[in-house]
Amino acid sequence: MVAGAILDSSGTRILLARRARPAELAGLWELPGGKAEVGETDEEALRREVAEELGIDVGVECELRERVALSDELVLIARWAHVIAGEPAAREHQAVRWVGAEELSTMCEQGYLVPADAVWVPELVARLRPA
Ligand code: 523
Repeated sequence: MVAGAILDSSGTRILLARRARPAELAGLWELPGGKAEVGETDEEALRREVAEELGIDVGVECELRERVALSDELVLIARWAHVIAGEPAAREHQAVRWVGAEELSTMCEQGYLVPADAVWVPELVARLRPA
């Protein structure tokens, strides 16, 4: 599994998407992404997933520090990315939004993020420039 920490052009905000499924995660916000297919690198998987789900083309950079074991077979990683083309739109999510460091921290504290993604918040907040 690969998720994207997608920065806006000013480096002040990150893209979050609100999950529509499954029921236990519906309504919570995540770094968008999905599963790599056989023979696909995580970079290719992330580009394909955000193109399908959000209609944007992204450039993919290095991995964030933390990895999260979702199950025995599934590890969730996140990579920094930036938008090359397109406006993100919620095709498979309930909504998308750009959030700055302060808002991201508050959303995490109040339990609005999918649980796994909370591990990345300190690194995201440290990297985001103040608005
Ligand atoms: N997460 C998660 N955080 C996060 C993502 C993209 C995914 O915790 N940022 C978890 C949520 C699900 C699992 O990873 O338990 C699968 O995510 P999903 O459904 O977005 O991946 P898909 O769409 O590739 O999965 P399938 O529909 O099963 O193919």
